[in-house]
Amino acid sequence: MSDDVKTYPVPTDFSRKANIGPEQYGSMYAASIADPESFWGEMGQRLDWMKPYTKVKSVNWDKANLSIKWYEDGVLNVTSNCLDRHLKTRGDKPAIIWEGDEPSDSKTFNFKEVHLEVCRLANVLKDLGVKKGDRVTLFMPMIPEAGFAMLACARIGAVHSVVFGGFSPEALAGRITDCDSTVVVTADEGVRGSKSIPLKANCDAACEIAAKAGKPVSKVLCVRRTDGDVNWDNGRDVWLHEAVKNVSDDCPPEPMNAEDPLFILYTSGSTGKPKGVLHTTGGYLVWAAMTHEYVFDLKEDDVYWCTADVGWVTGHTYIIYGPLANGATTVMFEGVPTYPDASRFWQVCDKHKVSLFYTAPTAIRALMREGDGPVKATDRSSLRVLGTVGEPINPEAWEWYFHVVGEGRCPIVDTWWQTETGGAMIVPLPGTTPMKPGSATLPYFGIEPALVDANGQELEGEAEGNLIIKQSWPGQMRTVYGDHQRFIDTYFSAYPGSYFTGDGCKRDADGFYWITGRVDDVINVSGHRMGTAEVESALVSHAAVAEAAVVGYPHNIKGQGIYAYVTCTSGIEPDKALRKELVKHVRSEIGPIAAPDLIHFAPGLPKTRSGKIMRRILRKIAGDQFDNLGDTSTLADPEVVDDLIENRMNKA
Ligand code: 6R9
Repeated sequence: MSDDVKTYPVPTDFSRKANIGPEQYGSMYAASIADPESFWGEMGQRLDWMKPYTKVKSVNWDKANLSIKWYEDGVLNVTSNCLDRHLKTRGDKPAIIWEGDEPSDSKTFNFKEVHLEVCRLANVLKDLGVKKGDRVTLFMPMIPEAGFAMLACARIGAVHSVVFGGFSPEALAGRITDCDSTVVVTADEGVRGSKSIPLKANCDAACEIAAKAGKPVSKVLCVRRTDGDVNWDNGRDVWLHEAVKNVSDDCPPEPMNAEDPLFILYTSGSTGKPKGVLHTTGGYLVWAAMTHEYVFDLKEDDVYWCTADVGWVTGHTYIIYGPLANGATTVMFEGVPTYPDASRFWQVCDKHKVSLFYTAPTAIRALMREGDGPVKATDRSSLRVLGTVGEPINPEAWEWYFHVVGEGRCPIVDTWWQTETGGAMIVPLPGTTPMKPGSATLPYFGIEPALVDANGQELEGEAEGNLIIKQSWPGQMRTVYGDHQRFIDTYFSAYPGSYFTGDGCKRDADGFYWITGRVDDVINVSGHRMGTAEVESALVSHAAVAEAAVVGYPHNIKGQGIYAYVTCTSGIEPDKALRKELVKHVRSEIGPIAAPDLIHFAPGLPKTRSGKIMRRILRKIAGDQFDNLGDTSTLADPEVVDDLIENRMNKA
């Protein structure tokens, strides 16, 4: 890395009071790598176990005998840890502060209240026939009941699968049927930026698709959020506010083995349909709670706000499980950063005295575009730590976040991790790690990253390559639901004995890591993962499309935008109207987050003689970098490329 990269030392004021001070990181990290058994044996004590574990780590990453178990003979319940154990000392402490879409709309639930709501909702689920091990799909807006429903599942040992509320009925149905879930929890409508989202209607449509696929949904539990009009199926649909009248307040926590599943979360891969990433109970919760405490330097009186949606892993680990396991106050926000105006984030920070704030680079860039005024109009003196997640943060956005939002006072924690990893992996600790804008800095305890070249050769010192992880950690995913072979093939086959992240990365002379982005066919749009194959299959499902190839290209706000090359079926004349229609088609097949930003109608796509689309070339043309296309000698039809360049959609 060049010498002109700025390094920001940890503010001394901060490090003096930090949970992990400057001397501690090095020694703790060394211990975590040298003797994981003792290190994690001790860290596991942060949880309450119904039956203590005697074994800590039982892991084999050899792909022929893959087995990953942590705390395997321990028994616990996640909600006992997130709720019950806090009741004595923190019963009246705010657990969830809900901030609605409208600034006038907010509500606080203390630990006692959350406990009560969760027990009742758990009893409602039981009445609907949900049993330990059953999968329950949650299709929810950002309302407290989304958190209650996740915890209610955990209370009774059911496995939740949260599906982001912005997904289409088609996408929701795919996720319902993949894990054979027969109960869905949803709401009448969601509200974001004063617009309503017809969740129940989308859920109804998904149920119809699931039924046609031979996997009918038997019960839909519906939360009343807006009181908007909904269709009702008397045999299937149940209002939560009615069902809850008939249940007891008491629901004992189900004893769960540490390796029993806690949740499934679907995420995009480079090929095929989304994968059901499965996390288990003990190791995940140790990881979620511990990383949350150390990464944010959590103190008892902190008010912590993660702006993610519970539909993504960040919402699971860092809105619900990590903070509540730590007895922390967590803010849940229903709205968007720019409604009613671009000051909203900072107004909410002032209103609830938020001290730890966690958001995504795309939100920071969108707000930066509005100038400093909306930030400076607010106080923000409660802020102590600022976090980012989801994609690499560009140094300009980092500097703005640090200087304007945090006024140079708050360390920035740039947290690199994945749905698969359960929690933060490469990340600065705010009281100890110097910061370099754009670098996720150093590995967290127990994480042994390495860089490898295409042949699997490990690279030493300053280098750039593919990022792998060499040892297991308690929070790692355990399988792809229903397809263990895919788990092995995706993560443990490219570099035998190691976990392959799918990310490219540089390591500088100080040993700091700089994630460069995905090296597979996954694009990162506003911090959300999108498989190019999924968008392509949505496009080719339209009658006018013969062939499609989708790549990412640099986008000022979203990080990456979706660039789609489309070849029409013969006889179809592409025009503006078709372009609009295709965007609409993808929105309805997958959801608005998958909508192509640019559609390039191409008479032909560059292919090798064996018929493989040369995506490397398509990525370069989409990125407006066509003077350096690399080797094109294997192309079957080189003229195609000149035509694509000539008609590229992203001209500078
Ligand atoms: C937590 C989450 C994972 C992918 C990951 C990487 C990118 C996430 C990042 C980052 C650079 C960061 N990513 N955080 N890249 N710096 N701080 O986002 O999970 O949705 O599964 O995405 O996101 O490419 O591989 P997920």
